[in-house]
Amino acid sequence: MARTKEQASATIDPAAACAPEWTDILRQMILIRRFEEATEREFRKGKIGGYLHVYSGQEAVASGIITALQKGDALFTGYRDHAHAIALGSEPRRVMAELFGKATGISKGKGGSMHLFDVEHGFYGGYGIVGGHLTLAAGAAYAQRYRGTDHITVCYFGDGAMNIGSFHEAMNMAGLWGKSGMCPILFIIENNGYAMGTSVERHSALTDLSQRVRAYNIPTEKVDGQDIFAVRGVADRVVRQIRETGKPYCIEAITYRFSGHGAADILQPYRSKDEVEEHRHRDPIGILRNRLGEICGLTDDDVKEIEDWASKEVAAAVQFAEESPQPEAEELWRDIVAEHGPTRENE
Ligand SMILES: Cc1ncc(C[n+]2csc(CCOP(=O)(O)OP(=O)(O)O)c2C)c(N)n1
Ligand SMILES: [Mg+2]
Repeated sequence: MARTKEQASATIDPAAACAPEWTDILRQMILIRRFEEATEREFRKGKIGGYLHVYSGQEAVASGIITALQKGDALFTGYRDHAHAIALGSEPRRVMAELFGKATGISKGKGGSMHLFDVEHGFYGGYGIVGGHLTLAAGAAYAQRYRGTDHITVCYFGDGAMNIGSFHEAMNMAGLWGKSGMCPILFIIENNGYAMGTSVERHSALTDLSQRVRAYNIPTEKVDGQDIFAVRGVADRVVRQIRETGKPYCIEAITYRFSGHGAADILQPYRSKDEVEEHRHRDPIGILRNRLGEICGLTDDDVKEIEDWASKEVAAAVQFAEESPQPEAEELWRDIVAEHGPTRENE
């Protein structure tokens, strides 16, 4: 997918780029990549059941936005959600344990890869129904203002999610509530070019996806989702604006996933190896690493130290998941139906 002229270019001042925060962000992105590689290995070994969708290639979109947020902000996303949880501060070992279906997992082993949930860190899921979470996020943003807080909600979704009815319902309500400053929400379109095996050109009548959001009176901006400086630059500005005004905003991040749609998407007949290879030249981790090398003197040894640290963290997470207990059988009935609804006892 070609980059368009409309996309913002790097907007972080080179001097600011050498702040230690940027090495921490590189650390976070490398950790997420190593984590995802490990999940693919563990899935093949049969340790992870159900579905598995990894985020490799899109890291700058999670890290660039999430590092601009404050405690108390809320985040919703779809099923490609491991990176968001880790960037928000969930412990990698508890995320891995969730994928293994273990009791120590962040959803007590009952959610799996697609249903991570960690309210303590502002993570409101993790949803498997494509686009279903957009309405929940719009409602959460309304509640934040209704309760008089200055928190904001961030709602990530894929290009494919824009074709479900709830996308239109959520956008309309956000646009409407936003008129009176009652919907502080940042929508992020993670436009990775495909919905499973269907390209944007084949699934959307309008390929300028932002235009579809503007139809609901919500301003939009495209950004190069592989360049974390660009993503974070836009995020800093619009997060502040949303917090101040209570009005919704949408960022369309142009990005690319390096792995298949899900763990079962092995042959990937809908795209060529050359296309994937071409995008690998714009690896968001490589872009940040090179930039920090050029501007701030980050060395290969520094990067190796980070990579070794990340590999160890992930190995420890896998070991923790492996050694954790299965949920108790009674857990099958806990947190599943509302307390006030019918219980097994009175059925
Ligand atoms: C309502 C609904 N319809 C269909 C599916 C099957 N499905 C799972 S992922 C997916 C594609 C979504 O693509 P996109 O929103 O672009 O996200 P990406 O996988 O690219 O991150 C589909 C159609 C589903 N989970 N839910
Ligand atoms: Mg997509």
